[in-house]
Amino acid sequence: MTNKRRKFLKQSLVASLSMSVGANVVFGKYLPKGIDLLGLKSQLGNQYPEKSKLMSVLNDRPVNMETPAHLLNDALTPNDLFFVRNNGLPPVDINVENWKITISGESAAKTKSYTLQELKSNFENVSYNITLECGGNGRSEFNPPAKGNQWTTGAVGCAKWTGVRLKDVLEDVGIKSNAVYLGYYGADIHLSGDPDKDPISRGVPIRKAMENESLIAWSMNDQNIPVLNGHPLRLIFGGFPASCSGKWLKKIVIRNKVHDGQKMTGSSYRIPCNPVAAGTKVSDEDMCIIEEMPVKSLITSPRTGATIKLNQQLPLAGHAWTSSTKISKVEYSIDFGKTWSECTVSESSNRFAWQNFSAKVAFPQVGYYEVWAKATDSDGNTQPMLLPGWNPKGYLNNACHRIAVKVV
Ligand SMILES: Nc1nc2c(c(=O)[nH]1)N[C@H]1C(S)=C(S)[C@@H](COP(=O)(O)O)O[C@H]1N2
Ligand SMILES: [Mo]
Repeated sequence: MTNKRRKFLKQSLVASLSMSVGANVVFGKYLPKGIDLLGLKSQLGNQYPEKSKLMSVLNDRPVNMETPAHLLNDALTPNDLFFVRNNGLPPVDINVENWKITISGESAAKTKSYTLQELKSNFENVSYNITLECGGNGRSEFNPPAKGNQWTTGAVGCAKWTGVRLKDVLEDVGIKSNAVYLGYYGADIHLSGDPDKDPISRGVPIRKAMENESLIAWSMNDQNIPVLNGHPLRLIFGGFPASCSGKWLKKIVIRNKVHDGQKMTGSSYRIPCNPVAAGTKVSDEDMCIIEEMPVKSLITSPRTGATIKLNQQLPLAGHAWTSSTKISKVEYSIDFGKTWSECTVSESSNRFAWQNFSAKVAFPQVGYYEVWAKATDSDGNTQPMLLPGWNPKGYLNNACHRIAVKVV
């Protein structure tokens, strides 16, 4: 290629870059090869009108997207920034007026159905701020790597959920004394298109179903739940893997044994009952269902890579959550965990709501630092600094979150 031709190509590339971001890319000719404009990414974004274009899409069939840590800074996660974890294809043509759920199962006193309107008018309406976290959040860190969506830190969010208490509805149906477990079925479609296959059908032990904060919800942050998050009706269980919180809820079964629906067995949402060395093959009978999720925290401000002047204090902020009663302490370290300082932590609005932490961090000299955050809950559980126990599917990574900071 001649130099002239190369120059022409470069110029037309800059022109098309400028077109795509809607402004002249002033130093476009210096853009190194292989680097995309950040502005381009946010302009094109994803194809999901309900979701911010800044979400990071891991997969589009089924749809899976996580929220970059610095976009989770709000006290309550806005609907367009709430992560999406689908196992199948969301239902189309959702008819809210005719939406019904049916409760049945071996341990249900009878089979009973409710329209959405009946749920709203027959039972007390309640709201709770509840954190949902996918059991696989943080999977990308495990080694040997685990198959599945390579979630980094963003398969978590905390929203205000409004609905009815699941226990009020279950009691209205009648629960037999031999009830052990609850299972859900949603209206989503298996990737194969086979109507006889469920993308997922999980559930929780009865004791969890009967907690005050366990909901059948129709509203998220006082708006309709986005279709991708389960509109018009979903289950909400704080403190358990979010996979228990069935979306597009159609049916609940009260079981006289542990629910055996899709993704309740094998290595799905199960971990070795006893710790194993990384890479170990674990037999089915040595795997246990994940119930309570471990204590965890996330730094949401500043964004990793922040630069600060030596004479300034860095405002640090984030959230911490637990399946026990509440977070009692959040600490940060700037010396790779050698020493820790306490953050200010907000009160919990209710169980399973995440709590906000903040601190002003001073640095002793210019250079590269990492800020690590570590939460401790009211049961004294705390986060490991490095990866916790390896497991075949890479669940429950609650290692301390880290950000890089440069002091100049
Ligand atoms: N019907 C149905 N419910 C579902 C799922 C699904 O694919 N179908 N995914 C589950 C999983 S694995 C997670 S982590 C949460 C994610 O909820 P969100 O997409 O609203 O963040 O929904 C759970 N409920
Ligand atoms: Mo999940």
